Amino acid sequence: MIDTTLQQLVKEEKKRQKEGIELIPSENFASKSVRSYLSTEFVNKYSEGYPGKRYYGGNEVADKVEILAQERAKKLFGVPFVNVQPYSGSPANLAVYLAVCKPGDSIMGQGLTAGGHLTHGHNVSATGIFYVSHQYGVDPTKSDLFDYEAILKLALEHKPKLIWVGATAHPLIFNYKKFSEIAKKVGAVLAADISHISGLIVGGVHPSPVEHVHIVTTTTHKTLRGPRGAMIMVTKKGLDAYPDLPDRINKAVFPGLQGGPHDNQTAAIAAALEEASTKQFTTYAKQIVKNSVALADELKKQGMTLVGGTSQNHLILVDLTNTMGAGAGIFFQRALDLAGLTLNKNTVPGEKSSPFYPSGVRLGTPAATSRGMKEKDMKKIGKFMGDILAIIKDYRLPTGEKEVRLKLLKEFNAFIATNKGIKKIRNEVRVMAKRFPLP
Ligand code: DSN
Repeated sequence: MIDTTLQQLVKEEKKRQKEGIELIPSENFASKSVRSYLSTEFVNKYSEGYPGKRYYGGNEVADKVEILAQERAKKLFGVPFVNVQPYSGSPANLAVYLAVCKPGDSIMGQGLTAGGHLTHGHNVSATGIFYVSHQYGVDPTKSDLFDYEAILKLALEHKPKLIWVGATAHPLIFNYKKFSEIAKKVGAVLAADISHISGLIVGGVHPSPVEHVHIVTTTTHKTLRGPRGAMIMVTKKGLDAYPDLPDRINKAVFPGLQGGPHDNQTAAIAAALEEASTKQFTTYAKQIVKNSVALADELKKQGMTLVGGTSQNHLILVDLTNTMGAGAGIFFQRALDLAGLTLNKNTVPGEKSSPFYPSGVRLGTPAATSRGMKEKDMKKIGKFMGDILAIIKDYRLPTGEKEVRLKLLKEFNAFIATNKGIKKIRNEVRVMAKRFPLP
């Protein structure tokens, strides 16, 4: 049966991806080969359990696939244990809590508005509901944004069972050693969430946490350029300190949180891990960072304020508080979207507005780099962004009544929809994007 409705939607999404430039730092383009494994016969199989210990029959081939993914991950990241079954990053992180903590235990993670992830203990997440979460922030006066003395003080006060290091909106390199010293002082399990940067780590352009932490989690679809999915690893340090950790993690993933693993996803993860072990991938990872630095430099030239002052990885966080006021992220995101430049509004350290109306935008270079864009293309994107900011710069988000805010946003939508400058940039972005085929 040909589902014309669905086929049309796929066509539309392909066109959107092709004619725009993807700057959301957590998105990427998986290779055709990786995507092909998602639609193999493994879609049809149920495999609750682990290789050699399944609940259903017919798993002899699925076992080989899962073992292949495990072996490739262990080699690539240099760890003795991995679970490749988590459906995605949030369930992977929740499995870590289930393996390490009891409900009500104290945990610590980087706050959401400071760049951390919901699953690092935010109060709307299960991780902040079932566990007592104490969040640390960032300090813009510190060279790497972290006030380690303040984090240690918080840890000494609350004695967390689990500490997270890692983020979704952090433009600088992490000093895992410093976090490990804090975790050691309070006897906490230290987990690094490297979802955003795992491709940079295996590509050798960001330090690895493996030597310093007990557990590492990562999604597989961001800089690692695999299918959607996630992995939980136990390091040698983790195994030495807690020999039963692999078993606890396996039990937390299944049967603790999940049912059957998605074998097609596991196959695609195995394929992505093989790609990530090549020289070409190392070159790719290097180019992501070069592009991010080039884009950050251009955005600064265009008068934008960057959290951390630069980018040392794949990601840039623009703080609009001093240029367009608190809550301005929505204006910039919408105007850029209309021009074919996709990024996301994002909270900034010291956020004066809210996560729904944050004061910044977050962007990054993994996807554009996968299409073959280089530094000079980043300069062009930065210039487009500067021109668009100049067009919308007088808008301010009204505080107070919701109706007033919605009315203003409606007016803004009408303004950007008819603005000639934005239309012109949209055409230029389309022409530029078409020069770089989708992988
Ligand atoms: N949605 C992911 C990101 O954009 O960073 C995190 O879950």
